[in-house]
Amino acid sequence: MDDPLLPALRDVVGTAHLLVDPDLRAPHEVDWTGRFRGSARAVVRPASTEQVAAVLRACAEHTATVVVQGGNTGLVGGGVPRPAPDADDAHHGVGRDVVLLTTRLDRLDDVDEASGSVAVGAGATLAAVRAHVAPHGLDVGVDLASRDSATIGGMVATDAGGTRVVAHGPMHDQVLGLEAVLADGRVLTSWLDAAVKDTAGYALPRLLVGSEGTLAVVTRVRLRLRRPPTDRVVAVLGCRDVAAAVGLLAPVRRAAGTALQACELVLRAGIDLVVGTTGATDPVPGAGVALLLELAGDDGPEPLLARLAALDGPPGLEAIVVGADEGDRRRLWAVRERHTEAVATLGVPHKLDVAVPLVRLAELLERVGPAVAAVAPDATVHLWGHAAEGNVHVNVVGPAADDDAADDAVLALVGRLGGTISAEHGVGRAKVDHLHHTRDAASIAVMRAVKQALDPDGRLGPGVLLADSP
Ligand code: 2HG
Ligand code: ZN
Repeated sequence: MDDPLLPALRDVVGTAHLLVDPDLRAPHEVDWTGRFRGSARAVVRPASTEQVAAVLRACAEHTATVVVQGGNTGLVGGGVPRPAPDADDAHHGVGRDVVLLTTRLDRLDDVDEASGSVAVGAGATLAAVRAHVAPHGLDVGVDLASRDSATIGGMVATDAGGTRVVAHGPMHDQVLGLEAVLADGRVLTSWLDAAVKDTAGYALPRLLVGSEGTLAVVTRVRLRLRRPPTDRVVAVLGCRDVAAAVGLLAPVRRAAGTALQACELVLRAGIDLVVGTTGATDPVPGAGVALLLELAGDDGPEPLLARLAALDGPPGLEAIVVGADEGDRRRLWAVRERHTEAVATLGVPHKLDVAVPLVRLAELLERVGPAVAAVAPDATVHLWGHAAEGNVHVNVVGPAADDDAADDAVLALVGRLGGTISAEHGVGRAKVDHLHHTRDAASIAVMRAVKQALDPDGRLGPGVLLADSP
């Protein structure tokens, strides 16, 4: 323990929760995809807001930078420390960044049924919160495939979206309030239990949602809860091609109305990959593209099925497969949800989560493959996503981890189509050099000014979201 920071951190969290041994640090030094690797100065696991504040004060005193990590299921490297300055030593060397792990901040308060909300620790997993509120007939408005590991704090930090955005909006629509610790250890205390209506000044919680651990460390979150409908049906629509699938979005909205809970898109190559690697069943063999819809309501499945029947007919819609019981619904969802794990079997993917206005969605889907092929002819590209939001997951396998020519080609295309380089995963380290494709110079300057105001010494999330030097 030559580093004087380490005893200071140990005094705060105790020996068991300060990880300095390379083997113990290792799982926290690489992201889920394996593309982003670094080295930590130490990994620290505080158990309370007070401990987070004390950790940050100690880090400030010893000029340490801090990377916040939750379930480590983010896919853009935002929760991973930077490589050690000595590149040769990158694997086992001691890095510059302290990894602040939030997983012990997992307290779940009693559900407040009157306001339809619950306050939870940032380190609680989405699955744990859902299980906690389910006995009250309530649910969280956001759902995603990594629910067993993804933490609420991480989902707030990235403004996660997932598969229910069409019904409930992304994470920023679920956050009623939060508590957070600034880089110097001061705690923002007045927002966690604030009134639902509160116009007293700048809405700081909204600023922190999506800030990716670069402005403050979120420690507690008050989540808005939803009363889930009692009946659900899932339908997979087999479509001839991309144009047919995109052309169905308006009829789907009309037919489903407020019953629409999810509207997802997968392509033939992805379906084949999932079927081949996971053993899932292909619901629409022969279809070039598929839309997965979930409809829900409280009056039994019949009205939902009637809404789906109203859809039959548009050109290019070749098949509709419906699942009403839970087993069938799960089987149909598996083909969509297991894309991430299926792609992981091909190698280390470059992951982009772009979105364009819906009028440009078909064009994006058609142009991404050629755009990648022009700069990385041997790469494999898989596309899928959240159709209702024009949000496409572009996964590119083949280029080396640090070769981002394909990333730049895709993100530049998205910029030209008037879209965003990040719809739900955040900018992280992956897209930090590409922000200009989607944000004008004045906006980036304002972001830097905000960062300067909240974290003047640049201690939190160095190299995440905003490049180190302008
Ligand atoms: C999804 O919607 C997730 O499947 C992950 O956001 C996307 O693995 C990906 O690229
Ligand atoms: Zn997604």
